[in-house]
Amino acid sequence: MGRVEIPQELAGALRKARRVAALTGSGVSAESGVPTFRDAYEGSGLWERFDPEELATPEAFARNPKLVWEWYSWRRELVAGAEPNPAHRALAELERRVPLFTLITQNVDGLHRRAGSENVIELHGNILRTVCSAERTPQEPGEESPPRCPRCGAPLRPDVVWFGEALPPGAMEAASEAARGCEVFLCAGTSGVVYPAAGLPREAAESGALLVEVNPEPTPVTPLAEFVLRGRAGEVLPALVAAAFPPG
Ligand code: BV8
Repeated sequence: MGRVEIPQELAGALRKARRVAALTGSGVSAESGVPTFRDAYEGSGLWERFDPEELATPEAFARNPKLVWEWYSWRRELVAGAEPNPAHRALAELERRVPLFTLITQNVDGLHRRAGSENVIELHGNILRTVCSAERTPQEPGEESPPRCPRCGAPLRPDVVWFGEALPPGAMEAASEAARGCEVFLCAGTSGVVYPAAGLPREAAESGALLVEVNPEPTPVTPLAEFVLRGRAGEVLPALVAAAFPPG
């Protein structure tokens, strides 16, 4: 892909902004080799025939905790073997350059923090953390599948938010506050269909933020965006940060 063109007006707005917020989805981890949430896990063989939206539910876990546990174990292995990519690193650099930066992520892979981002709101939890499904206390999984809580015997589960489950207390409040208070809102690598996260770009735009979308494909966010940067986050985000904050 050739050089990414960043509109001067956008680079200037980012350079001058005091408060910036970003919402990321699984598309920013795609170039780390972590499959996006809705793409079939092509090449994964076993998991290709399952619909992630079916498995990421309390009902699936209640019906078949072993299957759901093993799906997450397989994804956890993928994530543990993945490295942050230039998209994650560009957002960590942006946090160092902007006075007030909030990173709101739907991703559960922990790659933003591994890239150096600090002010991160994990709206949907973190796949690398395991909790008791009854007490929600952090637990270290044993070898059995699914592992059981040493205290109460309930199956352990990943510390992620499943469909139909509430988001972590305070997460959406903090994310909404950042969306309403920022001058520039970046929306990168998300299909913009999962609520309540998907409501944040509109909330930012309606509060007067300059809304920017980074995605190779159009999404429901596209019509709301002032700037649409059609491309991969691993190329676009470093170009955007370099245009706003020229190195050297
Ligand atoms: C809740 C954790 C209430 C688990 C996830 C009908 C209408 C509206 C809403 C609903 C409805 N029916 C039900 C709902 C609510 C539901 C929802 O929104 N459903 C959707 C599907 C319609 N939401 C919920 O259930 C939420 N909870 O509402 O609770 C409540 C309140 C109080 C008390 C009790 C209950 C919980 C939602 C959280 C679900 N958990 N993940 C896990 O990971 O296993 S969501 C899951 O989707 C992932 O977290 C993922 O991050 C998220 C969003 O997906 P994306 O990140 O956008 O990924 P996707 O694959 O879709 O898209 C990738 C994008 O990247 C694409 O656009 C692609 O073009 C782009 N891309 C690809 N490569 C690149 C790229 N972009 C840039 N660079 C690249 N290289």
